[in-house]
Amino acid sequence: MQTNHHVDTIVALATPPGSGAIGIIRLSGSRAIPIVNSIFKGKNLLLQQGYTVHYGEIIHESEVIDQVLITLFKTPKSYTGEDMVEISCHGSSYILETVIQLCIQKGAVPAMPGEFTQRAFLNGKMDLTQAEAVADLIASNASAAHKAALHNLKGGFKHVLDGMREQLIHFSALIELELDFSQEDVAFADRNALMDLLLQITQRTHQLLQSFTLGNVIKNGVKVAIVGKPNAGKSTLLNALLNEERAIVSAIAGTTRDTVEETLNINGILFKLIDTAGIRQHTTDEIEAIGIARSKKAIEQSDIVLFIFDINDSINEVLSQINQWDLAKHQCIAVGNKLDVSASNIQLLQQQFSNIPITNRHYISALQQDGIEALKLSLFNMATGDSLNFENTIITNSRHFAALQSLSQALQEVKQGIDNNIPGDLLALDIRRCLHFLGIITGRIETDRDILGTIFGKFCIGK
Ligand SMILES: Nc1nc2c(ncn2[C@@H]2O[C@H](COP(=O)(O)OP(=O)(O)OP(=O)(O)O)[C@@H](O)[C@H]2O)c(=O)[nH]1
Ligand SMILES: [Mg+2]
Repeated sequence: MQTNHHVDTIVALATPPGSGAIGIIRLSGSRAIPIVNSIFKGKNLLLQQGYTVHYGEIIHESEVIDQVLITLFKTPKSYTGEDMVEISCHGSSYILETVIQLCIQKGAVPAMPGEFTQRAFLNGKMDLTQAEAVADLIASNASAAHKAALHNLKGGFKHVLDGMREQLIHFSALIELELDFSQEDVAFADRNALMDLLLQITQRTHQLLQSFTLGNVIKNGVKVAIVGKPNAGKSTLLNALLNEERAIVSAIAGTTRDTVEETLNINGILFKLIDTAGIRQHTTDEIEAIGIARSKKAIEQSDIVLFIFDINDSINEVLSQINQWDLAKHQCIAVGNKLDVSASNIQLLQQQFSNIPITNRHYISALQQDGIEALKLSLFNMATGDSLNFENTIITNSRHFAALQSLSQALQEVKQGIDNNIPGDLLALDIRRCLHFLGIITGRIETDRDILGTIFGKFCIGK
């Protein structure tokens, strides 16, 4: 990111490229309104208030390019905090490109990815956690990711961090006061009270760190491998979960040759279901063997394994499959299938298969779609650990996670310092290190331009 870019007026298309009913071009910077005014035929925009909309034409050398609506925002009451203009055009690529070029001719520069939001951050309209939440909100494709991003955009995480910061500053103020009176040998900072405060902040940090597992689930989804011997009903189960005929089902063992991947949304969390080729120990079929190798890889790479077995098979047969694929070491749900053609009821089956070393067990009929909703709920609970609460901050960003880990380490050092009765000035230094790591997350400390470039470079242009 160029350092002088901040002072220029930037322009970019804010809506997706290509044709559409409407395309919106955005400008931000001190010259945004004069630049648009110079290509606009209608009211004099220089004389208009902020938060107003004006109808008119964009003209170039007396030729009308488009009929448009102009929305004005005046500093500081805009997204970036600067003067901003949005030009709503008809959504033709030709019109949009022409209008952008005209703005550039009149002195605007093309915006870098995320530059509008970066300006909002630099102008104090939001902290870094909120700016990053904007990118997460745009990228969210299911309700959980959307809710987590919105929570942070509204300042949920910022609020928690500001609270921790205030506590640490209070702590450090007490220590520094003590330093001012060091000659008199008074202790303003009651060491027990300090320790209590420290434990509170440490606990909060650990809660945030722990939420990252859930954050990953929300942001990246959950990989679920459906495995089992040929003909157990894996593809039928995939279809039942998706409620569509996605994978080929047949009575011929070895029907699924390659892995089939589909996405399933359960209560706002995305599950990436991977139907695999049935694994059997000895196969002479070369293509089936490749499929089986992929199945083994799918198990290794999955977050949850759905192990599907035929309840008409013996317990020994089922146990040998579990051992063969080492399923006990994975997060696994055992699914006994073909309930419709069994003489047993669920109680009897529970007894029959009680030795299975997988605690989470379901008995279903994939063919008749019986037991599918309960299975979905188990998948959801296993993935979220029953702890999905959007009132709490959930860490979804690895940059935040890394900084919180450093904070946790730094808090530990302060604690050791108090335990070892180190002098107040050294303690104050350690506390400052904690504040530093908090500042890294919020961007309150002078943030390295390269880091800002990496964060905002992931945005789309126009945001
Ligand atoms: N009766 C009954 N038959 C089922 C059930 N689930 C699957 N089947 C049948 O079992 C056969 C095999 O089903 P698939 O879904 O192709 O089995 P698969 O595990 O994907 O098999 P491969 O791809 O060969 O590894 C088909 O004839 C299905 O109709 C069930 O719940 N009840
Ligand atoms: Mg199959």
